[in-house]
Amino acid sequence: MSCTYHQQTITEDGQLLLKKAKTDQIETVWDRHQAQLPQCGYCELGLSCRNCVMGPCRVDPFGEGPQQGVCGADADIIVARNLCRMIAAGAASHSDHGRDLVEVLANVAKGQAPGYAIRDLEKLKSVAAEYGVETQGKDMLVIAGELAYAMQEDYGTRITELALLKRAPAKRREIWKKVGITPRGIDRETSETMHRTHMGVDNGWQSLLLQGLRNALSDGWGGSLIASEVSDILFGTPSPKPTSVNAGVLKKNQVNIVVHGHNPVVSEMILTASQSADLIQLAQSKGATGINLAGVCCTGNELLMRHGIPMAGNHLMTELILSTGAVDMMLVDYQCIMPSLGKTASCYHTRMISTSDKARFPGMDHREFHPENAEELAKTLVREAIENFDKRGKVYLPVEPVKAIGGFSIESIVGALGGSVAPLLDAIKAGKIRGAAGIVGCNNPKILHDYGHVTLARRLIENDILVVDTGCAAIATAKAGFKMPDAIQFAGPGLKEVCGSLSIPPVLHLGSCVDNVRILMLAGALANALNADISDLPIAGAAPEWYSEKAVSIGAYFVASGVYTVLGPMPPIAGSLNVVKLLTEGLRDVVGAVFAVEPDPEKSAILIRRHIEGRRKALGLGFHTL
Ligand code: BF8
Ligand code: SF4
Repeated sequence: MSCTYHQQTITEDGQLLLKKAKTDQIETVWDRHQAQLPQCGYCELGLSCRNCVMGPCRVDPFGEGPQQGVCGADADIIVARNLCRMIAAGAASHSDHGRDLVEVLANVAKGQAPGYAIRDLEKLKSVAAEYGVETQGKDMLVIAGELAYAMQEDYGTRITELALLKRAPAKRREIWKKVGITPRGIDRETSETMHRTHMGVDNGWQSLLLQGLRNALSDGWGGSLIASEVSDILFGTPSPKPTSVNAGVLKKNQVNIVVHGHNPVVSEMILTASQSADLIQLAQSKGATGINLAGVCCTGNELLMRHGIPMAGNHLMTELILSTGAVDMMLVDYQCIMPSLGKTASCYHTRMISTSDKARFPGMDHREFHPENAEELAKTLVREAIENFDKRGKVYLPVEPVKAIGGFSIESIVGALGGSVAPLLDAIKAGKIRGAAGIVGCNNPKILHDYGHVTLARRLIENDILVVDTGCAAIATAKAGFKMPDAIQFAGPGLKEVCGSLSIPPVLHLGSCVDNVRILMLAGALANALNADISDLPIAGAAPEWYSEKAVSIGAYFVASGVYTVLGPMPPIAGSLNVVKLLTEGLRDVVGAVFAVEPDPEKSAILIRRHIEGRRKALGLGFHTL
């Protein structure tokens, strides 16, 4: 193994492919990060503002230069406004992704989405009932149409409260009401955040931050939840299945197609096309043994969860996957797709295809997917990928894939427990499982790739804390081998016993980033079973390597839902001690949970264990003192 690159990534495939990229003179995200150093200190502290053209402005953190922008905004206001705009962008991204799925659902109902269908009728009916849609004796497509319409109402301003808030424990809804952060329309909250952060609107840093929480809740209990539920309705609710992960999932002798992005609307159609007999035959006629579909990032997680499709890598691996020279076509939709990818691919034979009307990239062919043309276009593109197979140069696939199990929806977890969360609660009460932690989020070139995720997961499971994970974190722990039942060898004795008896791994793959709502739903179900609030539970969240605005929204809705959340990288808030204090201490009295920031995963594991033991003590359960 190369050790030159061990300061960039802990993964073997990453280190070897970084070396290959260097040989091929491919520039990577790490090179570009290096070129940016030192990054702007004002921006890192959140003290710069360019919300209007009297600016841009900055506040001097040392108290010597200006302490206000041209408009008079001080450090607290500028930091709070900036953070709220990050939340708005993150909430908008998840929620707009959800909207695209609702539109496909509406098109399915009208018979205008060939190839798409209702795959989980039970879930369609149960979610429709939650929206007050009558289901008795009604045609499935009529229900789908009415549900899509009701969900579209959730995006707007005609309602005063999102429909799926009813899923939250009563005590939590009371808190939101008392604090005044019950989310109303999904788009309304994002729009209001943008309004309030305009020059001369909301200049109370506390009221701004509360709006930020409400905006984030409109994502967690609205946009992301709709995205997750409608994906299940259209493509099936996930259940555990075997898969494999890392760059080694690409195949030398097969046509390799990689899907990248977030929305399963495109990747599901590519999957169907890649399984069609005539296209497999065409691939064989070109000298390939078959068609190999793999994912990266969250759309990969969506396919992995529902179909066991292998996962080539997470965020920081996306350029390196191309440097294998083995990718015949990469298709992207939106979010987390580095605009560098077209340039990277141009050094190889890889065809790069952008597919969304709202996301264009340099160096990619734009072939737009819509519900009406998706089935046909997917076949055409798979055919084009096959035609590209014999244009390959030398291929470098230096590692063997790692096996993993993915696809733990709440439904499948409850199913495995015999129909209720009671056995899980019993194990928690008995102290066999001390508690649970959600590890979520991205990679970030500021942090040793995958080290945060893997180290934190290792420390938690060895201390009998069940880990559920999503997004790029979930791919990291899968590559580390934590998602096989035999990973219980790394778990503490109690967790080992419980997972062993259920034949499940100690780290459960709950899906993509919009699927963080599955963690919320599990927390809600546990709280309801205890007749408690989410903030009473021995649970925590962590985002050890986060980078994106979406992650800020996720962190904020976790905390606003009562989940103590530890961030790895520091968000750009350190320029205001008031904001830092509110987020890390003050919110405890407001929403019953706070943020912590700890870049060292060894230390964040201790913070999480301490929090979990503290909650156990408060619940009257056996606890350890740390
Ligand atoms: O939504 S974990 S790098 S791929 S933002 Fe992006 Fe972060 Fe990965 Fe998925 Ni989520
Ligand atoms: Fe400067 Fe105020 Fe304009 Fe921001 S809103 S750029 S602080 S004048």
